[in-house]
Amino acid sequence: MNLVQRYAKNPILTKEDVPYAVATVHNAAVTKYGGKYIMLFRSHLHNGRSIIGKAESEDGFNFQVEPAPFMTPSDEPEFQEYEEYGVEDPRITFIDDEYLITYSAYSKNGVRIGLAKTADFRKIERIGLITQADYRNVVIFPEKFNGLYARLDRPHSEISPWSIWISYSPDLIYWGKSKLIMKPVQYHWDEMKIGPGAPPIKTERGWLSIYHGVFPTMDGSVYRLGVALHDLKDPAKIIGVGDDWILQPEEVYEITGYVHNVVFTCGAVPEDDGTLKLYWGGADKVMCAGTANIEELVDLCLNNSRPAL
Ligand code: BMA
Repeated sequence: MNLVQRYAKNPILTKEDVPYAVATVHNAAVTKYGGKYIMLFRSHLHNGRSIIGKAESEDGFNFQVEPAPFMTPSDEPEFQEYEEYGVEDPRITFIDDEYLITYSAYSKNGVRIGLAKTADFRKIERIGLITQADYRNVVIFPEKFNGLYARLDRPHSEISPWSIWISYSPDLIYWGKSKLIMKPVQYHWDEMKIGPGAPPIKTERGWLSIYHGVFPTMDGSVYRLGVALHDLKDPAKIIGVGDDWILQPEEVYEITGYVHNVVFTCGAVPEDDGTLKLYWGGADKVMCAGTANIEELVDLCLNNSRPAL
């Protein structure tokens, strides 16, 4: 049974829909703002570096792209040196009446995570670079825990397989109390590396986290999506991780593109009727959407589990 139903008219956004020159449209964050869906998507420019564009939609599937890019590498002194090679893979979290945007900042010094905020998706203010090198995939929870912000992230290490960690912060600038909470499983679809995907979604039975897992093959790596459920009060505690993937590259636009065999998510929108709109980049080239039943994803975490560690 397919837990994620692909939207019939995928891909929902491609470079042809963008009014400035880009090679790709992928790995987008999506949220609701002012009754509309806002999408912040990554695009490779023709020099191979990435910027972030913005699109809006009434229904979550048909998006209109703004005439100019939304975020390009900063020229503010604090950020310039660390964003020189581009900004990538945004995620959006709504908390304290503001939208927080995390993104990967690439430079000769490695990849760090930048944090910016906006109240209206017009004016954007950078808050800080909230990791050292080399980190990617930072997703911030939409609620605080004992007065602290919480985030999932994925540091790179030569010693340990690339795994999911949690950290906390009183002010979004200083992060600590870091702890490894989930690892890849050997000879399993996520055995090579895992990373947080969409910011966690609150359900009655726990925080649902949609993550990506990578499997190495003779034909390169395959990126798939899976689910994990975190305790509502203590997000460092993982109650269950679904043993099976929920989405893998199967359609032409997922199998072939800029990087083949990739489905990669940076955002999902829960709806009042218990469904989820899931968004993913297909083969690092186009944006795709699908729907899932939130309770079925939670069931997978609880009834067909593999160990988190
Ligand atoms: C990861 C990141 C993602 C990308 C994925 C597949 O390492 O670079 O942005 O979607 O690889 O190429």
